[in-house]
Amino acid sequence: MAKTPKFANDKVFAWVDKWNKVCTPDKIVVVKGTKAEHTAICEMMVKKGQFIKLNQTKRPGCYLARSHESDVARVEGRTFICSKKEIDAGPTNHWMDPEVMKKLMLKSYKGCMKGRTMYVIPYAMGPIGNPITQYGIEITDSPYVVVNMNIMTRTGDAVLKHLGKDGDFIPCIHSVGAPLKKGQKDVAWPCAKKIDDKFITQFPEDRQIWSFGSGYGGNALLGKKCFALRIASKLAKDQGWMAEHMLILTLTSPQKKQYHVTAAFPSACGKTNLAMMLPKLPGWKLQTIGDDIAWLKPGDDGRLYAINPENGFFGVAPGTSMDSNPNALKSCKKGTIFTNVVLTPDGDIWWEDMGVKAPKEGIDWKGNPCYVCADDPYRMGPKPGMTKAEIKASGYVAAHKNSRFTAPAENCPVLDKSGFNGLWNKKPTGVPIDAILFGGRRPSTIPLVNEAKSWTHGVFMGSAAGSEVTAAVISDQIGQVRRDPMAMLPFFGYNVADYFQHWLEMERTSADATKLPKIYFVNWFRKGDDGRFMWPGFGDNSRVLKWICQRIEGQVKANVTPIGNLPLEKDIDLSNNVGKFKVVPADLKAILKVDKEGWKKEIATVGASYDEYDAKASKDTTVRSKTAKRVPKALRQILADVSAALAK
Ligand code: GTP
Ligand code: SPV
Ligand code: MN
Repeated sequence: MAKTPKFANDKVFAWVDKWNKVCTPDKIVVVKGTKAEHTAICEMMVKKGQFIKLNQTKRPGCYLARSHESDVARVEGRTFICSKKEIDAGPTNHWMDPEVMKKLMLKSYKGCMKGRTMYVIPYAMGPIGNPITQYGIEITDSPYVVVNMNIMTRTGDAVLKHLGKDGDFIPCIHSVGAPLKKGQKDVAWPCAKKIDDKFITQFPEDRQIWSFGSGYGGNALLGKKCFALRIASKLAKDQGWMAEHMLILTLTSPQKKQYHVTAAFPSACGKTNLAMMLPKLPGWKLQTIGDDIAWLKPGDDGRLYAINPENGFFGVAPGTSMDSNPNALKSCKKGTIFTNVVLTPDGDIWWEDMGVKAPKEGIDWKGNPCYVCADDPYRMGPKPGMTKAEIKASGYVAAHKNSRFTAPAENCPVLDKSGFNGLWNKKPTGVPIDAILFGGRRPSTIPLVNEAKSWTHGVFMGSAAGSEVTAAVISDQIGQVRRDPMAMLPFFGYNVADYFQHWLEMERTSADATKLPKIYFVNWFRKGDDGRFMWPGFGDNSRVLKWICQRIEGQVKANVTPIGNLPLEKDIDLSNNVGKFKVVPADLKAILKVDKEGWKKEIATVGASYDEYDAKASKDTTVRSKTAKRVPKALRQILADVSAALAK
């Protein structure tokens, strides 16, 4: 057994010592967070065949990893919120008694790091020292996790120093669940291959995270969804702030007025793209603060102040191109880890819809050869000479649909450095938010943009959000619309009804509720009968952001409808409507209309989701009150009001 290293902080020592005894690694390494250490781990992985070093002239400091086929995305079916009481996890989460779960998982952890190195990663969620920042210690046996955490969070000595002798942190344990026997050769992507052997477990009362069996993304980089959303949402509820699945951006108008906007869209529904978007509208400037997670705290002035707790982008690769998101591509130029994309013969990377011609031959995400398509130079197939139609029919993609890049935020050419460092007027607080957007992938019914009539109406809009399931999760329901309130369905750390109530409380407890952000619902994904997108999206979304700013300033009137305030068609600025994808005026007209029949069905579906949430509380014998753990009355009231207005 390895000797537990010394730590100035007793709680850190106790956490590491406990898991050293359970997991029995060969060796323990405390991550220092230096560049040299990062490079040395990457190079060690290259030697072991777990990383491919990319062409260092084209992509300095960049590597490629290929995961096991069972380990390509988050596993919602194996994700648990283990509160003491089942009702506190609520109707949207998988639950198990925390003591039962711990016993069960301890069996898996026993000896799980044999033949491996245990890494101890001290990390910060947020700029070190910022009052909103929180800290974590992740123990892991995955060097892939270490180097990804180095990019996604602030890691190393500085964190331990900040924690001092008795600073608090969220204790996290992670193992890929693949111990090595003496002399056994490691594989390229160790993990527990059976889905049922994987566990992603949050203990909200102990504030601990236990993850086992997966090495991929949000399952394994525990600072991200497990901490910054699931555990943090519970902390936020208890302490009066918010942890949300939101991007944060800074928008500057031609008149040089700055706005800060957050947006909650479900996984793979456009956060990274909006966060780094190049506005098509002349004179408007957009800068990035965060692309996935926002922590919002109410200020003394009644405004909500946001920070991005992360330090990098774990972005969806396919679809990222110089046309759609040049700033994301530029962020991947150096120091980036690519997972499950195509390797080209010159040691570069490629993916579908990168806007770059495919190489004649490459290696696909499974490590098999792939070949340029016979009649489309922008596609690849599993055999030479295949046509576009044949490839499409086979369902083959050369880069996995949830292949990702892990890129340092500092690479982003449009990073708002001051906002990213959590500064507002040079004080470490976060930036004040002017507008909150909700959204999702909705081929029908939901208009391009819809303004809430009040905070409560905005909370209703968020609670009613739905979206097509994407490849960001391992699921047999990809493409089907599911309810995804506030884009948080997979990330609630507690009961969804309490979460809705918490949103409503933000208005009641605000020092000045008139200063709260205005709330909007957007949909970039409306489709025509022929399956084409009716809105060009990406840079054209700046047209919608401009309308939102004008509404904030009271500069334009709106079409007041039963579902909310929609733009008048003339108020969507169509200047510079040029290029490959354009706004088609007839389509714009259609996506600014209220589809009354569609909305009646929509409202019924939302009502059904509320009923489903309430049913759990009704069945739970520990819930004595008739209103506790139920969807708040104020939201039911809006549902009834909208429904009545639509019936007129
Ligand atoms: P997570 O990292 O999983 O939370 O995803 P995300 O919300 O950051 O999604 P991302 O921005 O990576 O977008 C995912 C997919 O949506 C990509 O394939 C994009 O090309 C596509 N997409 C993003 N924005 C738009 C848009 O405005 N219109 C259309 N049609 N597609 C978009
Ligand atoms: C998401 O699925 O929302 C992601 C990717 O951002 S992961 O980190 O894997 O959760
Ligand atoms: Mn996400």
